[in-house]
Amino acid sequence: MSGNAMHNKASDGVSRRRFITGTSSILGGAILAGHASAAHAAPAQAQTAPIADAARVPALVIGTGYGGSVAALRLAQAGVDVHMIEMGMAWDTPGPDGKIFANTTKPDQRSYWLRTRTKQPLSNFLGFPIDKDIPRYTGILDAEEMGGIIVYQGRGVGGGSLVNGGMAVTPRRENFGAVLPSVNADEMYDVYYPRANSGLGVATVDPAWFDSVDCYQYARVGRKHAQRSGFPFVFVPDVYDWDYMKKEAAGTVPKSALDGEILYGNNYGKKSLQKTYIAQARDTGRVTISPLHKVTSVSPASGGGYTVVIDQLNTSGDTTATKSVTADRVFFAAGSVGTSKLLTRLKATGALPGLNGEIGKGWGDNGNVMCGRANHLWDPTGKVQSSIPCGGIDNWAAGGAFAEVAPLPTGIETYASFYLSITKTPHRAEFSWNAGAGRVDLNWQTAWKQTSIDAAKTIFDKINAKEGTIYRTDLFGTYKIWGDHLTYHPLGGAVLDKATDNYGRLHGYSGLYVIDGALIPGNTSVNPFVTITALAERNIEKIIATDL
Ligand code: FAE
Repeated sequence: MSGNAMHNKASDGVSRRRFITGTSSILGGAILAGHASAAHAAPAQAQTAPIADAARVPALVIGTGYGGSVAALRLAQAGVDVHMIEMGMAWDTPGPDGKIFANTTKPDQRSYWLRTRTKQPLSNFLGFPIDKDIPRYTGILDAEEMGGIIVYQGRGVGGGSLVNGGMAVTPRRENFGAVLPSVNADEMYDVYYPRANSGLGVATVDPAWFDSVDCYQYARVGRKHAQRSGFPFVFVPDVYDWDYMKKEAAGTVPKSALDGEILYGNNYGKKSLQKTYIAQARDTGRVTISPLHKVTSVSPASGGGYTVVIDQLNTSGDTTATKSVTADRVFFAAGSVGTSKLLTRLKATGALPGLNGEIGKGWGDNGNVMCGRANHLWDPTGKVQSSIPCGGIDNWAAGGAFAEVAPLPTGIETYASFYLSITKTPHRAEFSWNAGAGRVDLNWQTAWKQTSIDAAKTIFDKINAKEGTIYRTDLFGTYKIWGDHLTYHPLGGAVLDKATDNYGRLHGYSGLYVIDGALIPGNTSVNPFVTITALAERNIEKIIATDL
C-alpha cells in the first residue's frame, strides 16, 4: 500500500470506538441475548451512535466489500471524511459459543441472511438433503434467488471477504483484454494489481509444506489427476495467513481453516477486509461505518449533492428507523447485484431518471459450475481438509475452464474430489424493474449453464477417462452431477465505459460513482476479487486527482 498520504487521526482524540456505529442492536439479537459474557464482550470498535437523521457527509459509500473499502481508505487518506453504510452486521461480537462466526458443518442463525432454512451450496450428501431449519436473523451469507440462479453474497462489514475462500487470483495477462477491454493493461499490471495484492495481503502456500501435510492431501490428489491427464496444476494465492495455518496444523493455535470454517465466516486465519483495507481506513480516523443500515434511495438534493434514504434494521430484518441524509458524493459499492438492483429501480422509478440505458445490463455469473468426482478406494482425499483452496487446473486457453481444486471438509473420508470451475461464458443477463411486483427482476436462463458445463467437461471427462473414475451424483440432488444452480461470482450490471465513464462515474449525474463488481462485464477468467480491488484502486486514484 502506498500509505504516504495517511492521515492518522486516531491519536488526536478520534477514538476507534467511534468507527463502527449502530451495532448495539446485535447484542439484543436472539442469538446473543444474555450470553455475552465479559470474556466475550464486544471489541472496542462496537458503538451505539449510528448515522444521524439529516446528517450531511462529504462522501457516502454504500457497502463495505472490496470496492467500498478501497474507496473509503483512499478518500480518507486524501483528507475526505467518509461514512460507509452496510446492510449487514458488524461481525465483531462473539456468540454464545465464544466465536464470532458459525462453523460450516454446524450452521445456525448467524449463517444466513433472513432465512428460516439453510440453503447450502452442496444441498445433499450421499443423496440425502442436508439443509436444516434455523431462526431468521441478519446472518452472514445471503443466498439470493434471482431468475433461476442462486447468487451467494456476503452480508456484513467486509462484504464478500467475510464468506469467501480468499483465493486471490490475478488473471493471466493475455486474458485481460477480454475482462476489461477499455482499461490500459500496462497500468493494471504495473501499478494497480500489485497495489491490490499488497493491500489485500496476498500470498501463496509454501510448496514444501503443501507436499507434507495431511490437510492438503485432497489438493495433491487433484494435482496428480490433473497432471496425469496433461493439464497444468497451478498454485493459487490466497489471503489466508499461511503461517497461522502451519500453526493450526501443528496444534498450537485455535483452528479455523483446519476446522472447516469458510462459508459462514472465518474466526482466525483469514485476512478479510476487516483486517486489511477496513482496518487501515479505521486508522485514518476519517471513516465511520453504520452496520445494519440499508440504502433504499439516492436522488439529487435541492441544495446540491444527493439525498440518501437509509433504513436502519434490527437483527430480524425489520426497519426500526428511516433516515434521510445528504452526501456531496455517493459511491455505489453494494456488490454487482446490490448496485444493479438499486440503480435499475432508481432509474425506473424517477429518482435518477437521467441514468443511461446501460444500467442493469451486462450481468454474468463468471461461468461458475461445481462438480465432484468419485475416486478409487486407494485414492483417499483425507479426513481433515483445509477449507482454503490453494490450487487449480488451468485449461482456459484450450477449453475455457479454470477449475479450483476445492475442499469437502466433512470430517470423514469421502474419496471425493470436488471442484469449482470458472468458465468462459457468452451469456449476459439484464436487470429490469417489475412495476407490478415492485421489485427488480433478472432475466437469467437456467439453460445458459450448459456452455459452462461443456467447458468444465473438457477437464473432468478427460480425467475420469484417464483414472477410470466417475462423477459424483449425490452432492446437488439425488442424481445430479452438476452444481449449475448458483454463482459465487456475480459481476456486471453497471458496466465500466458503458453505464459509467471509463473510471466509474455514472453518466447523467456528477458526484455519483460505481466502484464494485458491477463494473466488470460478467467474466474475469479467474476468481474476481483481486480484479475488483485493482480496478477500484485505479478508479479512485483518478477520481481523487480530478474530481475532488
Ligand atoms: P461485496 O463484497 O459483495 O460487498 C457489497 C456489500 O454491500 C455487502 O456487504 C452488502 O451487504 C452491502 N450492501 C448491498 N446492498 C446494500 C444496500 N442497499 N445498503 C447498504 N449495504 C448494501 O461487493 N472471489 C474471489 O476472488 N476468490 C474467492 O475465493 C471467492 N470465493 C467466494 C466464495 C463465496 C461463498 C462467495 C459468496 C463469494 C466468493 N468470491 C470469491 C466472490 C467475491 O467475494 C466477490 O466477488 C466480492 O466480494 C465482490 O466485491 P464487491 O466489492 O463487488
